[in-house]
Amino acid sequence: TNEEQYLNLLRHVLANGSKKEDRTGTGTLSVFGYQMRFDLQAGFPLLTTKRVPMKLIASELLWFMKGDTNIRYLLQHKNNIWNEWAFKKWVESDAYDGPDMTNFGLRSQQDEAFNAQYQEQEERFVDRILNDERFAAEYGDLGNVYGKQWRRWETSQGETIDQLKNVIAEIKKNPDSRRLIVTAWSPEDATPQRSALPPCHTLFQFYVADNKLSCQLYQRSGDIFLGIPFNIASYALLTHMIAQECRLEVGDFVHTIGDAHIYLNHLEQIDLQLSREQKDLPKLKLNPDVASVFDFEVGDIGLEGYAPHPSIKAPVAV
Ligand code: UFP
Repeated sequence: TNEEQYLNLLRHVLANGSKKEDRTGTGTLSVFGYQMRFDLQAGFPLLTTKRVPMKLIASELLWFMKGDTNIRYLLQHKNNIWNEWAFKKWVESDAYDGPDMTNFGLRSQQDEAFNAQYQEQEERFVDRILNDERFAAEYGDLGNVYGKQWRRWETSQGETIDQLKNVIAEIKKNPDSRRLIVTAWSPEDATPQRSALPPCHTLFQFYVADNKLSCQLYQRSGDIFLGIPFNIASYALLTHMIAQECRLEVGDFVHTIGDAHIYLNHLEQIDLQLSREQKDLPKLKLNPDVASVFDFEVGDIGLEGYAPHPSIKAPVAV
């Protein structure tokens, strides 16, 4: 089944992963190069062995698709998943004059007094982004992240390229093309100065056969417990939306991962998840009246029959 693909990845890395240090200092079990294939006709690939918050996936994807790179839109949709990255830029800026937040990701997990300080600073930050437009413009923007790369790629000639719009036009006009690609990876942008987080979803490609639209993602780095379940659902949703506009059925989502890793502080959570019985996958319900992918709003995206096991909390490595 679709979910089995993911559970097998967990089992594979637990059994075969190498101990590998990483940027965040957490430590991982890791394999290099792994591929999963989800048949989108067989149900929407949202995990049932733990609850995965579809609302957050939908608002994040719509944020990318709008070409927005400012976390303000996400916060207005009660979506906090990119906060740490903007917060990091804020506390490293000259304008920040609160308590020292160096290495806040790891320290907040190890030091309770620090964690209280950190929570307070982050709450204040979020408040200001929501209520102070000028502050939001300056400190809510993550720079060159997906929204920019998909919709407003800057060329050396000073022009911008709308990769997402172009690829959808090309799917309609020339579905047999082998060049249906959107890339987020720019060697110029992959520096800490220019983007908070160099794109994990490096490149994706579409493919049409038998009147079905498939999508393959190359993800350079994947946090298997926390990130990957989101990433699978997000690209599956994108494929459904584009298929609707192009009047195609959905085919497969092929997920190829470079460094596929389990953080060492997620092991207990994974044991719990693997002990659970899978349930039936939900069905995705898109508002059929939306003709262009750029017109979707959160309310146009629904799920039918999602009755998962409870969510499982785990610390995010920043
Ligand atoms: N990560 C994901 N999926 C995402 C995303 C991040 O798994 O969509 F944005 C994880 C992968 C890795 C970390 O654990 O975030 C990024 O760190 P690095 O840049 O060092 O690979």
